[in-house]
Amino acid sequence: KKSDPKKTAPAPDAPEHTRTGMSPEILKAAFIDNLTLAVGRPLETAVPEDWYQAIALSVRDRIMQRWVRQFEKRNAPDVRQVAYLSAEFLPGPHLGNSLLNLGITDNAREALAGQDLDLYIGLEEEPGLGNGGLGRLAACYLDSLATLRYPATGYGIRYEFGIFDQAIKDGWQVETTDKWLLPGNVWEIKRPNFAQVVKIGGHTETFTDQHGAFRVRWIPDRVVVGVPYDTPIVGYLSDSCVLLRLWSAEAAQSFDFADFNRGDYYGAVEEKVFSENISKVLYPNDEQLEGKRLRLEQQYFFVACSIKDMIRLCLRRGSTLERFHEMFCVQLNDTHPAIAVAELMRQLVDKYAMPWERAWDITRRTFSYTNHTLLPEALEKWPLPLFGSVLPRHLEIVYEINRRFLDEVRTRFPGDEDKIARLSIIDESGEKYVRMANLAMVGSHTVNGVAELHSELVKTQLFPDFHDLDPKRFQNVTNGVTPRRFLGLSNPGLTRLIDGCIGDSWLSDLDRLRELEAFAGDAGFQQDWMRIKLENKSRLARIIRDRTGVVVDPTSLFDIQVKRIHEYKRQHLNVLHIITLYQRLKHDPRLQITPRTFLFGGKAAPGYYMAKLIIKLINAVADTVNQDPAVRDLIKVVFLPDYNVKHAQNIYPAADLSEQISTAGKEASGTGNMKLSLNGALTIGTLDGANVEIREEVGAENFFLFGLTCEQAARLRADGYNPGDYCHGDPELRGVIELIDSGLFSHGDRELFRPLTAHLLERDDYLLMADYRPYVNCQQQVGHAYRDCQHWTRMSILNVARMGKFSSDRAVREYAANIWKLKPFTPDP
Ligand code: GL2
Repeated sequence: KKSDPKKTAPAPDAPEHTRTGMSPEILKAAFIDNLTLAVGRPLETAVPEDWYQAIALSVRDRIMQRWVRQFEKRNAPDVRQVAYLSAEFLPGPHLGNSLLNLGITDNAREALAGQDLDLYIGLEEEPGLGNGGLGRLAACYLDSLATLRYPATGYGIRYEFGIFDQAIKDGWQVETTDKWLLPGNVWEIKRPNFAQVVKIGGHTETFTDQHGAFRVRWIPDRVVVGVPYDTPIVGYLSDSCVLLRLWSAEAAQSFDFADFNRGDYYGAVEEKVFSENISKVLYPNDEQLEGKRLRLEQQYFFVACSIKDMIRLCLRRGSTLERFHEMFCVQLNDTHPAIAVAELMRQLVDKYAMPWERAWDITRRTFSYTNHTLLPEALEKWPLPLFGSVLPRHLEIVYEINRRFLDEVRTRFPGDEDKIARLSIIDESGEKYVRMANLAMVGSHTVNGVAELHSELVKTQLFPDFHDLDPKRFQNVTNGVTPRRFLGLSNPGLTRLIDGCIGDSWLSDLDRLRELEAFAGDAGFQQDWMRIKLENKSRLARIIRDRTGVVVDPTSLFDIQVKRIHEYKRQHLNVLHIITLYQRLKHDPRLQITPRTFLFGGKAAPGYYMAKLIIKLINAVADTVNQDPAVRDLIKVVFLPDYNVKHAQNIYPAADLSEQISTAGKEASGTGNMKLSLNGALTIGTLDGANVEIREEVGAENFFLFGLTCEQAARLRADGYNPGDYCHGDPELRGVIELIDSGLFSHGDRELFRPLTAHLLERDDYLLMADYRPYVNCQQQVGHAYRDCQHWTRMSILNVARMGKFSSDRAVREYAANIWKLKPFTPDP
């Protein structure tokens, strides 16, 4: 293949160091050098895993060059940095994306003359250090921060085991540990010299220092060491990198010789095992708090390491801590790192003897907080005794922050004790809790929601009292996704078509996709567009066949719902529609409907019974429907196991229809909705999260809207919602529920799905019964629309053309300008 000079290498006028070392010849030499010197394999016996390592190391070398060259700039005294604190990062495999961002994919292919680069890229295990959207968002933001040349560090936890691997056995989800580090991780660099010691448990003591000042000292039960592992993330066609710094827990002393000499070998390593537990495994709950001691220890562990690391950097750069907030702004990705507020106070007051007021001012100027959910079950709160036993000093600090804060509130709202109780960081309504959202609110200068609707609800429903107190603190930053990974890398066919049409600058300037509008009605362009979609669908069809054995027709409508399994996301509403079609086909053997492939993917939290039952239901319906000759192959249902970033990259490009059907008011934003639309899928969705803005951008006529609005949902609930009425008033819906209850999908077992159907008929917290008929009718419109190929393709093109707003570049620029007050590096002359 001949490489396209425009895309394979930086322009001839690019800075010298971005041009060197990138030609096919030099890359080839680098691959072979690394194969020999780092992997230690002779060319003749190298297996694909060896080649993957050698290529990855060569790519990392080139990223490190950029990282080192930036060193001085990054550490200049006037440079302000953002620290993105997140308990989750879900970057996806690095190799393919790094090649793309360096602009050397084609050169690497050429260097490998005849070998299969894609095979090697496919061998990489992905770091599954997140649950879903929140962790993936953090990764998209790192890509944009690097691309836009902002000085930034992502701080998190190097979980030894990431999100579990999902298999499906007999229709049920089965979890296995994700041993992502087993083959080694060439992207990270261990930095033992920057290790930090973290205290846990114990008690506090007071003392008077040499100046006669009253001070507090924390005597811990135990200490662990946090060792950072750095992964540099390179920007797209830029000479800039950001760092992902993940902390791994190690024992302070991995071997106790005293115990050993006493003959207690196991006792000697106990401490090691205990300490390393902290970064052992990611909690697999998505939007559900897990009130476990270890989880609090994890949160504190990475936050304490990160704050200390920033203090170290601040001091090393010759600054005093008085200027900490000028050197660092810290974004709290949800409340998981909110303990940072108390930790920075502890450092400044206890360790550096700063007066409380001064320390508090610095703290408030440092932090900002992103809220990612309105679900009450996701709002973190820690039982007071637990919190106090893990973090005794922080509890005192939280009390003091709270006392001062509530005194202020009292002067503004005298006598309003209810308001004070709601604003308090301590929940005292029953058993006492520390409310992490309140701590994050009080300790931050800005709080933002992640889509316009969500940000409104944050003000009016979640924190109305805080909003009364200080409305200026509330902002919105609608989420975005990186077009590099989710279009450039995942959908090379469409990328080439767009490049050929409007040039290739759109990957770093997504608004330029607008220029595609002019081609939306062009017959030739439409043909190409449809051809590429069909190719992508055929590829996915092969993957489906290989992984599940189900044969699907690539020309059928690919109707896709991929995301975590959660009742509020309503995968089971989708299933009710499938059963509706099934029932119609059974009743009328000659019925013509648009052939569809329903594809599901997503993990359920291992302890979330209903979500697991929904997976079982999907698979049970799939088994029945896919086998039944009466269906005449008009519908196929597939559950693709182990949905992760890697699989997502194969799925988005093949989607015709994107299911975004959460109950209005429940999905904060969604980001899969953006990735699917960016790949030319049309959305069927409710007015929830970022769907609202997607519809605004692409035009109502190019979006399939149904369902209750958030206000209507609230009113319905307030007026006394009775789901049974909807079911009994709609014979088709009743038939669907009866079919599930009949045992047809469960080998005659009438009880298996009863918890699900009973919940729908009796409580239906997520209003499926109310939204069923509008959804089914809307799906009928989708089916009709799909038959008009030209019109559908036009809508698909317009969806892509109008997705510019949803680039993570736009979102990161907004954070930088409105919240962080951060400037990018200026490019090298
Ligand atoms: C989430 C929201 O549910 C989701 O709507 C949003 O797009 C992402 C990113 O802002 O955050 N909140 C959350 O806890 N998870 C999410 O995906 N896991």
